[in-house]
Amino acid sequence: MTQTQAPTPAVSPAWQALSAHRADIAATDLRTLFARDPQRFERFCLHAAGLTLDYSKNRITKHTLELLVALARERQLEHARNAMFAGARINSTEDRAVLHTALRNPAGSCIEVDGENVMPAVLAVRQRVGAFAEAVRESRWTGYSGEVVTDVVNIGIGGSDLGPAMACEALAAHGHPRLKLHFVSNVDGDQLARVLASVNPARTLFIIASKTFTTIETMTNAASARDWFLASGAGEKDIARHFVAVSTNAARVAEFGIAPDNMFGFWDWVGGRYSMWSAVGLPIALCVGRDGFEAMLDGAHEMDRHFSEAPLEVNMPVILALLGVWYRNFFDAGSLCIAPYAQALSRMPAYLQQLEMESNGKSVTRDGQPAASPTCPVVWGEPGTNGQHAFFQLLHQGTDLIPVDFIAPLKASHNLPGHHRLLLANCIAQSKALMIGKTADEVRAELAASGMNAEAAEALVPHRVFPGNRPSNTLLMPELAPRTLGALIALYEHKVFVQGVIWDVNSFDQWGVELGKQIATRIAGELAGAAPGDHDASTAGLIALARAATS
Ligand code: G6Q
Repeated sequence: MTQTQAPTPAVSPAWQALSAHRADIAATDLRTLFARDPQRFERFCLHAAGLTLDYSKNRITKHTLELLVALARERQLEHARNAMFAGARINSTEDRAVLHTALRNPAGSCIEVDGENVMPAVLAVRQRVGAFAEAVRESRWTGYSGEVVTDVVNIGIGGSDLGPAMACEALAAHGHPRLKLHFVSNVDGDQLARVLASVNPARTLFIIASKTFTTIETMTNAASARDWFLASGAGEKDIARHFVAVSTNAARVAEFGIAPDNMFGFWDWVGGRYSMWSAVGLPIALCVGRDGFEAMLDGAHEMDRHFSEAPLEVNMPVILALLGVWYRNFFDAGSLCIAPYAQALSRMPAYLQQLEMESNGKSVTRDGQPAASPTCPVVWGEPGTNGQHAFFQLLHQGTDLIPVDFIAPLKASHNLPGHHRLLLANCIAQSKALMIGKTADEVRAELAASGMNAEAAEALVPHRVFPGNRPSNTLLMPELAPRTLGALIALYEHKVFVQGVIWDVNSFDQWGVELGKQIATRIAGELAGAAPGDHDASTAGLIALARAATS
């Protein structure tokens, strides 16, 4: 049976069975499920590539999982997964293979695209990235005046920014002591201006990261950075020591004035948001070194192997994805909260927002029909414990069901005593509180014990009740290190892939970002003096105000 013959989700037998089963689950709460089964933690816990996933605090039974896995089989997940790993052109609207997994393959493997093994080119770029990173780190690569590099400014946006920015922040404790990494993405010059004000041109290396080398934000920032560099007294010939490019577009890179020797390439089968494993990861290699970067690739590769080899029932990305489908499609959960209990993972929610929402935020199926069921939820979050003092109120007592992914390293990346225990205690406490809640009787007993009179207590009871029964996953890793970070990111990449297969959407295009870009280009012309176009009254009014302010 081929992928296209899979029954449409939402009317398929597995979907119908899940719909019927949902009523049974709705009648049982998590407290009861835990009370009934002392083995529930062991039963619903997975270990892979150094990560532990506790998914026992979900509104599931063994039977729920059987039905969810049956849905995955019905959607021919294994077939789709194998096609991706083998280099099939599964990104059908762009007619491209999807091979970010090849970027973390070890030497000796063979992956063919159009009959050509891509691995020699992958390994050659990996080698150049590692060698360049080491030269900068070891001060063999210097600026034009012989000074060592102290600051690296990555100019890129979206997929050419979020992955490296997230990873460099996550791995800062493993970073080079001399090198400071900066990330500039926004066309708002405020961001670039602040970075430029803090660095010395003779000691700064700019990485211009753009797959297409045409993205307006990146090209605008890159041109301003080059002007700033030249205005500092450096000459055109000095650009070669201070500007490198990461791109698939050699011609545009040359046009910008960056020599081929300073360009690190990648390929059209690497999607932007899946590109941190390619030369786009150069800032990561500069931060943690060649070995660190390769350890991150190894961690991701270990997760790839788990995803491609483990039976669906014990396959971590598959389980994570199916739980997401369970809440999105059968409990109408419109959002997913990512709560990393690690300040170093502060960019992780933003990274996952792009990974999940740009990949699966679609409403047509692969063959262009309206999607049969809701697809990607809104993904959002903040690190704990900060979130607890902000939005967790709504998670505990709001009207919506919002599943949470808690993510925590078991060991600290600093040596301040006491902090990490408190951090972990809070992480564990939150998932327990969401799950267990607090009943009216428990509130009454608590208030009585505090000495409050019965009448006053009764008025407070409804406010202090926690419904509980709110689901979460907890993902633990031994420590936040390159290898575990690689595994963690690959886990979510594959989760997104699985959900795309279930929802029957193309997870690898992003046409939704095009329309705004086209209109912005037109309006930018009008703000610069071109005759106003034919606009609705709101747009015309806003353009008039912006023109008056910027002319
Ligand atoms: C990611 C998207 C998008 C892309 C940026 C930057 O999957 O395609 O976020 O990465 O628009 O594109 P360039 O790398 O081409 O500048």
